[in-house]
Amino acid sequence: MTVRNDELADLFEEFADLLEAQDVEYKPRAYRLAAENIRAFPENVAEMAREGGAERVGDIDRVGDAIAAKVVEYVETGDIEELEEARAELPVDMAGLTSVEGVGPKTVGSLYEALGIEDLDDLEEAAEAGRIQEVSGFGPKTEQNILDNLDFARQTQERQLLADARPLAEDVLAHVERVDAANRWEVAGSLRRWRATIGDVDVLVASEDPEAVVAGFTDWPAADTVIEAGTSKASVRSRGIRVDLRVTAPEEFGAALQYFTGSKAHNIRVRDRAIDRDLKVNEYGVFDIGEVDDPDADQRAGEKVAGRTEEEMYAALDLPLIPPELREDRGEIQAAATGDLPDLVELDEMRGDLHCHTDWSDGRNTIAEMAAGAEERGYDYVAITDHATGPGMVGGVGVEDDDLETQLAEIREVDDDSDIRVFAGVEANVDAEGGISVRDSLLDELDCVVASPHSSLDGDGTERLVRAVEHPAVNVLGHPTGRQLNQRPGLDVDFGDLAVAAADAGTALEVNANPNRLDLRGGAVKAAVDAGATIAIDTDAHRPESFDLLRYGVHTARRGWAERDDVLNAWSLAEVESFLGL
Ligand code: DGT
Ligand code: CA
Ligand code: CA
Ligand code: ZN
Repeated sequence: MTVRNDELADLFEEFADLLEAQDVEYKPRAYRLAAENIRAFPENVAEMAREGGAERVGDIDRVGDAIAAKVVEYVETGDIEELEEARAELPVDMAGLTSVEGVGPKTVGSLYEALGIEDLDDLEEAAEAGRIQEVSGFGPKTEQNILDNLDFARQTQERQLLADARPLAEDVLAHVERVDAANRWEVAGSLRRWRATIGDVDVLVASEDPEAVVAGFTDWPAADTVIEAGTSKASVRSRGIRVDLRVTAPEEFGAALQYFTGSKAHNIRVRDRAIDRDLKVNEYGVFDIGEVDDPDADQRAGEKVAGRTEEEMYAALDLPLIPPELREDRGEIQAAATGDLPDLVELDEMRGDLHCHTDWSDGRNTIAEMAAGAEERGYDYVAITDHATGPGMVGGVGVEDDDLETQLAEIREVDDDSDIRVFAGVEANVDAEGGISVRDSLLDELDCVVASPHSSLDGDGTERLVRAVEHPAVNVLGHPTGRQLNQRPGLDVDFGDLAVAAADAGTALEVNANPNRLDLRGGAVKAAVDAGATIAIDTDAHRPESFDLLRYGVHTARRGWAERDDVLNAWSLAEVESFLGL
């Protein structure tokens, strides 16, 4: 059995939650830190345990003897006895319950003890019956909060993050490529449209021999279980993600790709346009049904006019190919018909990153290492934007104003030594009223000021964010809604109003490319671009490797119709300096 690092990390995180729920001190934190380092460790930790035992595993930072021994125990036996005991003592759906915003492990522990709540259904029943407010330490407000957040928790529980699904899909495509019978392959569905979360992964293959493709696909080493395997379809599960395969005839591949890329709403528009032209469009092609009595009798009835490629499919409807990111029924068919499709920004047009962290706050690396990472990626510039202290900043990770002065001097030195431009910046906090957490005289000295909300992330945030973008020193509004995918919905914002204010103030609105955020999301980007606001696409990297997550931000911006000219960090250094007022 191979054990992945994230699987081990999940176990220790669950362990930490269970212990915390039982009011155990210190250990939960130790387990969480160990989990974090195991998750990020570049080598397979289970392999290390097998080869070098607990001693070798104990070399990992923050992994002490006791935890190392548990890793070995798990690798050897498939269980950790102490974890099993903790689970038996608190038999709850910890992941499900803590997915409700405001419900942490301690709450889970108290509610289990007082009311025997084990899962979301129990929680909902108790909250609706008004029993939670009667538990000591809880009140009507907490109870209402739980009710308010339950639906969101339920609806997000099943969906996977784009950045978990995408590498998996790329792996499956690389595997399919080695199957002789496969002659074309592509991902479809929400993944091809780069939605922030993914229900399942859809893979399409063109072949003359579907059964051979199904056999090859189900042999994929990363498949944990085969859910079903038919003559031209199969589904497997890998790392908890469902992957659906469909095999089509080569002359129908374009039709199937168009159909299974979706979205459903886009396809309905496509179908309506076909009907207007006496055509029929489905997963087998576009058919001229002018002379056919009963076109519904046979899916392939009528004269076939397109099907091999997607270009052909759209051309049959007098449309240019519409990029998958746009297929959300946000006016793309109309724009395509009138020749007004946007010329979407491309990953290779990106020239820098304006939001990243170093070991001055909660990043892993030095300023010089982050600058070198940006340079390695071919960028022309990077902004160092460590967290400032301020209300709502957790864990004391922020840098004091006086220390920022010292850091500024160091950034200037790194800039002098670098071939790229290293901007001195900060990520200030936007407080609940829209105030900025760093003193003005210091903000004026910095090249690039990112301001982001980190707390009070519910309710309407429009006014507060408008105030922040209107602050004369703020250049970029970071992760504007503060949403965390599958965890909290973030602020409600009127993006049209915010964008008008941002455009007037010359402040960019960020698409934070961190896969847990993707904030602004596509629809909000479109509102911003329509209102003439500038977008920045930043990774918020806490280590150089995270600069590579930029693609998730670029595709999210593409979902919002962003062109190169809309995107600040697709501009040249001189243009960016001018935007920053340098
Ligand atoms: P997901 O998986 O929930 O993230 O979203 P999708 O968009 O990948 O949806 P999925 O996997 O259920 O189906 C893939 C695509 O197939 C979908 O985007 C559009 C197309 N499709 C599926 N069922 C229908 C349907 O009943 N009507 C139409 N027009 N299209 C459908
Ligand atoms: Ca899907
Ligand atoms: Ca599917
Ligand atoms: Zn940040």
